[in-house]
Amino acid sequence: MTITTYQTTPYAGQKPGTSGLRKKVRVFAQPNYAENFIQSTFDVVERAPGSILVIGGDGRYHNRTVIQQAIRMAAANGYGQVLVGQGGILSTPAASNVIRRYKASGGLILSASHNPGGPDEDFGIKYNIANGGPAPEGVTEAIYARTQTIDRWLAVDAADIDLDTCGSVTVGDCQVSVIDPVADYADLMETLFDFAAIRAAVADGLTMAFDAMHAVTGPYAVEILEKRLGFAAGTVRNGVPLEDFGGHHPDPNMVHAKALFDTMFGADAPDFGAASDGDGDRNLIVGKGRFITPSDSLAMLAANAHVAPGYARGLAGIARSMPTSAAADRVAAALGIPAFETPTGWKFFGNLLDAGKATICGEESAGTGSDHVREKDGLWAVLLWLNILAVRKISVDELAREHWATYGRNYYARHDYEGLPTDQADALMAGLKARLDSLPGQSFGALTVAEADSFSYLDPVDGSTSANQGLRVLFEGGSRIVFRLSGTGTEGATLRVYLERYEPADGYLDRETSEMLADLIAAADAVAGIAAHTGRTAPDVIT
Ligand code: VG1
Ligand code: CO
Repeated sequence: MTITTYQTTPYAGQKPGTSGLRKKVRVFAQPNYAENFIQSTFDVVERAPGSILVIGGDGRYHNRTVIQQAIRMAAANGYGQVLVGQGGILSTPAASNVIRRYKASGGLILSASHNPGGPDEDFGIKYNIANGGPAPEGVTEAIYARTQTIDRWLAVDAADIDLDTCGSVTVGDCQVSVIDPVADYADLMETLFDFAAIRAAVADGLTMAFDAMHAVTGPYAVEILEKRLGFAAGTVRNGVPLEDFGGHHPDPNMVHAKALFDTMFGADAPDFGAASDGDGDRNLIVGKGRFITPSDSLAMLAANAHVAPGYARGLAGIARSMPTSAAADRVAAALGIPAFETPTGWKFFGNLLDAGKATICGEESAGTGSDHVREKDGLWAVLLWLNILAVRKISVDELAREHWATYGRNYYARHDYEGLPTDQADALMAGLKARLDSLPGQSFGALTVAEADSFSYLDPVDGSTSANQGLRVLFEGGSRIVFRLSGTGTEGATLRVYLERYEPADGYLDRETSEMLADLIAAADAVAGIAAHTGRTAPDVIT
């Protein structure tokens, strides 16, 4: 095996954000850019000589180029085996499963998730550790530190491999196996859910529409929903992964999955609608004429999970990210199990899952998952919903109403202000942070501030602290506004404003969300000076 050492110099800004390093393709395509980041990762992560590395991505533009180079680099860096998904494809949850199942030391997931793809759009690299989950902050900080001093990267001299044919080849001294990206994942789903009950419901007339948004979940959804569960051919829409996602944002929300919404609110709506994102870790759940917010979905799934075989023994605990609504906390209280509140990003759930403290986790950004892998999992959420609907013989709308009548309803929305100049966004956050101590007691319309703080998380498992995870303004009566800046964007800054209002079980349970949140929306601007700082009077995206 011939290993070549390539001289390089550091690039500034290779700092992983909420979910890995995300940049424009043209940034990643610069000489040595991806190589520097991958070599820095190999230089600092825990791995024994000869260990296994998993590589896969969401199929976006530039995926294959980086995979071929990563294989040559893994071989030169002493990995004994590389497992790569056929066609370079592995959904994020499937990659997490492969890492766990084959006891790999880690994996490279090539994705920019819900961000658009193509030569002028986004790319990303994320490293996952041996438990299958995103590298925790300690590791991402070590990778970043290494990118600032790196002076060489290593690769064996070898040609590209055939990524489209399953089987094994040798690259340097490393065995590279191209594996079926779907089979192991679909098998895992069969162990968790009552496929027979879902099949029976389908035979009985249950219908659904799944929008794969030309992203990675297409092949998974066709195999599981159409082939194994018997939903009609065509249930999976936009099921062929495309390098540019057909020119769309593969982001399953009311804006980018509008076609699915139109179907579900139209005359001939099927019983159940769902979509997933670029890399298959997010989910959108919409019933006939009834949208379920991700925060509510987490709570509803947790309350009903015991009907699925994989969760029949009950849940150890429920974890949610801080900006996610407190709906799940009420379910945890009713079940007599702990509720955990973590910073945004799935990497913070890993320790709780490994320690057996939480079984189900979720984020308001359409991420839900469990201890079956260490990533959020879009199709998992879809299947748990289907399992519950099939066993309980109930519609999405009925289930939602029943839930609210039991626990009350957390009206919820997120307002995103995208593409802000970074200095404006920073000034807004700094200004608000400086005023936090003066807010308690102040009134904004009918709302009076009870508490205000900058969220800091103490990990109960490893004792690490993560500070500055979002600014919280809590009002008397349980309403809340959270402000934070996105850590996944590739251009400018995105301000996220999270709005939540609780209505008790005997309150108004079926009002329009925008109406119920109107006073909070006004308060958000008054508290933070959004218009004054940014000149924006309305958000770009409401989810
Ligand atoms: C967003 C979401 C966060 C999610 C992250 C990665 O992060 O808010 O909840 O974990 O994306 O999701 P941010 O920092 O932009 O708010 V994905 O589907 O990109 O892996
Ligand atoms: Co994603």
